[in-house]
Amino acid sequence: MTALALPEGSNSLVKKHLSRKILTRLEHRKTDSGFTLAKAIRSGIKNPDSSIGIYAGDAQSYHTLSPLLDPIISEYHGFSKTCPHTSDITPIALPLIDPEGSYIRSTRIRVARNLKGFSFPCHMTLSQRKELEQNILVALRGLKDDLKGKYVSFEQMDDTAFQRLKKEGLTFEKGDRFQEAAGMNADFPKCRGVFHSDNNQLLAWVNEEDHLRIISLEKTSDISTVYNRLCRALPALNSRLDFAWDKTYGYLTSCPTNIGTAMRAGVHIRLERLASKKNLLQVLARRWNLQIRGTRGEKTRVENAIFDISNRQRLGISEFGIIQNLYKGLLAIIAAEKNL
Ligand code: ADP
Ligand code: CIR
Repeated sequence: MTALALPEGSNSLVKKHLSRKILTRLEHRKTDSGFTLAKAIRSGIKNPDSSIGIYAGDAQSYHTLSPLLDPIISEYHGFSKTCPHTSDITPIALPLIDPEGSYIRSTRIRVARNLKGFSFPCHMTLSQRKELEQNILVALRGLKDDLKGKYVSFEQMDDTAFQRLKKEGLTFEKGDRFQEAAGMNADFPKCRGVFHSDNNQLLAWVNEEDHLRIISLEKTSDISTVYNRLCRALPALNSRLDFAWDKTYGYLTSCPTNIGTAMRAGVHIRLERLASKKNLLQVLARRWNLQIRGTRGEKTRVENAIFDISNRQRLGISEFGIIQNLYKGLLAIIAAEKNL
C-alpha cells in the first residue's frame, strides 16, 4: 500500500478517479510553488466520508494535476472542459418568487475568488496570508455608497463580537475537518476576517476556503436585488484586484466543485410538507440541477424544515444560467409544497 492510498470504502470522487496509472504519472509532479498530489489529496485520505477529497493549492494545480482533476470536474459539473468558460455578470429583473415570504426566509449569492500570483489557502505561508489580507483591505475600502462598510479582523475580535456576527449569519468559523486536513486552517485566526457593508447585505470573507468569498444576502426572496448587488460589487473589487482565471476552467478555486462561475446562489426555504417527502424534493432538485444543504451550511442537518437550496453546477453554465435554473426550480418546489 502506498502512502497515497485513499481509505477503503470511501466513495469520494478522488478515490474513484485516482487510478494506479494516474498516480504513477502524477506522484512526482510539482507546481512552481511546490504543491503536489500528496498535498492535494490529504483531505480525502484523512476523511473517508469525503465527497470530493481533493483541493488545489494554487492556480497551476489545475494544469499540473489535470489527469486527475479533469475527470473529477467533468463528473461533478456534468461538463467537460471542451470550450472556453464565459462569464455573464449583468443586472437582471425577475419578479419576486415568494412575495408574501411564506416559504423563502433569505436569499444568498456568493462567489469565490482567489488572487493571481498567490498560492491558495491550503498552501500559503503566514507572510503571504498577511500580504493578501492587506491587498484585499485596500480594495474593500474602495467600495462606495450602500456597499461601503467595515472589516473585522478575527485576531482583534472578542468572543462577544464574534457571537454577534455569528447570530446575524455574517461570519465564517475555523474550517471543518475536511479543510483542516487539507491545511486550510494553518495559522488560524491570523489574517482572517469579515467585511460587512453598513446594511449587512454585502459580505467579504477573507482567507477562508478561498482568498475571498464575496456574498450578497438579504432576508427576502428578491433574487434580482441580491444578484444585482453582486454585479456592482464584483467590478468594483476587480478594478483593484486581479482574480485567478483560466479560459477553460473559469475562476479558479480551492475546491474543484467551485471553479467556473465560482457562484452558489441559493435560498433558505421552509418546506414543512416536503420535509416529510424528501424523495420528491430530491427529484425536483435534480430536475433543476439544484443541491440541498442543511440549515447551517454544507454537511449540517436541516433544522425546523429550513432547507438551503442552491445551484450544484458552477462550470459550463453562466451566472445568469444559474439564476434562471434556481428561479424555475424554486417555483416548481413551491408549487409542489402547496399541492401536498
Ligand atoms: P458556502 O456557501 O461558502 O459554499 P456553506 O454551505 O458552508 O458554504 O454556507 C455558508 C454559510 O452561509 C452557512 O452558515 C449557511 O447557514 C449560510 N447560508 C447559506 N445559504 C443561506 C441563505 N440562503 N440565507 C442565509 N444564510 C445562508
Ligand atoms: C468533501 O470532499 O467532501 C469536502 N472537501 C467538501 C467538498 C464539497 N464541496 C461542494 O460540494 N461544494
